[in-house]
Amino acid sequence: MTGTAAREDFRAGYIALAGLPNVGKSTLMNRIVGSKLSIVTPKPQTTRGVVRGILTTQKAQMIFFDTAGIHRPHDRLGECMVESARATFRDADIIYLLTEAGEPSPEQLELTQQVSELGKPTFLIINKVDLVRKDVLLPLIGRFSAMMDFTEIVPVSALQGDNVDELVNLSAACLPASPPYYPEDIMSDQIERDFIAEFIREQVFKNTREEIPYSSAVVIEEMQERTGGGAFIRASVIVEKDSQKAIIVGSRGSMIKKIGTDSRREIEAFMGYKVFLELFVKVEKNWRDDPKALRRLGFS
Ligand SMILES: Nc1nc2c(ncn2[C@@H]2O[C@H](COP(=O)(O)OP(=O)(O)OP(=O)(O)O)[C@@H](O)[C@H]2O)c(=O)[nH]1
Ligand SMILES: [Mg+2]
Repeated sequence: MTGTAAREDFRAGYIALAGLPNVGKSTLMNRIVGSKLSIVTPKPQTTRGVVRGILTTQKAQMIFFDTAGIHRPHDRLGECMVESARATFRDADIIYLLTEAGEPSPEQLELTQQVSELGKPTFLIINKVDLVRKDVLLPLIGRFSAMMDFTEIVPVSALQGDNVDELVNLSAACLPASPPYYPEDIMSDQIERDFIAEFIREQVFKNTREEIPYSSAVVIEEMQERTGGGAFIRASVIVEKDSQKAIIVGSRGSMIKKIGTDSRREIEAFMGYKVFLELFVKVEKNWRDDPKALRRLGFS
């Protein structure tokens, strides 16, 4: 640890990213931290658990919590996702309330109301500004400001990086004076195994459709260093029905092979070493509504 820890004006704290599904929470956290920690897909409800990312600058340490999009749950998994997100908001020093640049939906207005009731320093982050004309922003800011007193309102493009440095500076200034919580060179305190499972799940999300991504989970069964370098990883994709298993396996194994190749590439890029990945598909009927299965998979 260098001089930062000793500085008396150093600030540190927790920032929770809150928003409806698909507004760009994970993209924003990855952009801020400068690494793809949290998986991103065009499908809603990509993020399930809380993904933690850490940025340490000269002035501050910001610990970000990327959360699942707030939605009306249809099963126990959805309930766990939304509950863990809401618990994260309650513990945060700052809440980033993300919204897409454009007419707010009734769900967006409802979430804004709920966040205002938490009484925390809240930044309204209007994301995806690259998709709209600048003149939509002013009326939108007026509309949200009438609902609650935001600490800051920051239009950004998480995808292109517009205004993200500004957001980081404003956030650092708003955190409590505190020494850093973590060593300054770490980007997350989560374990490799969790990231690997998520990279595989990302490819299931990207390569399958309809209910399949939502019926799938990933478990790392075994992970070993290999003599001569690299790691051997055995993982299972859990689905709910035999028919889903057939789709994930694909004709003569083509789909599971593609998921394996695509996720291995992501894992290797992240870990920086060679990976031998063996993927299996298992059926666990109704796992999304089974409390024991959910606990074993790290929810609840
Ligand atoms: N054009 C544009 N697209 C964006 C921006 N930020 C995110 N996206 C896209 O929006 C989609 C959803 O992004 P995510 O980061 O997964 O959104 P999320 O809020 O984490 O979604 P959930 O985890 O499902 O709640 C992806 O296709 C992103 O590439 C942005 O600033 N501009
Ligand atoms: Mg996400």
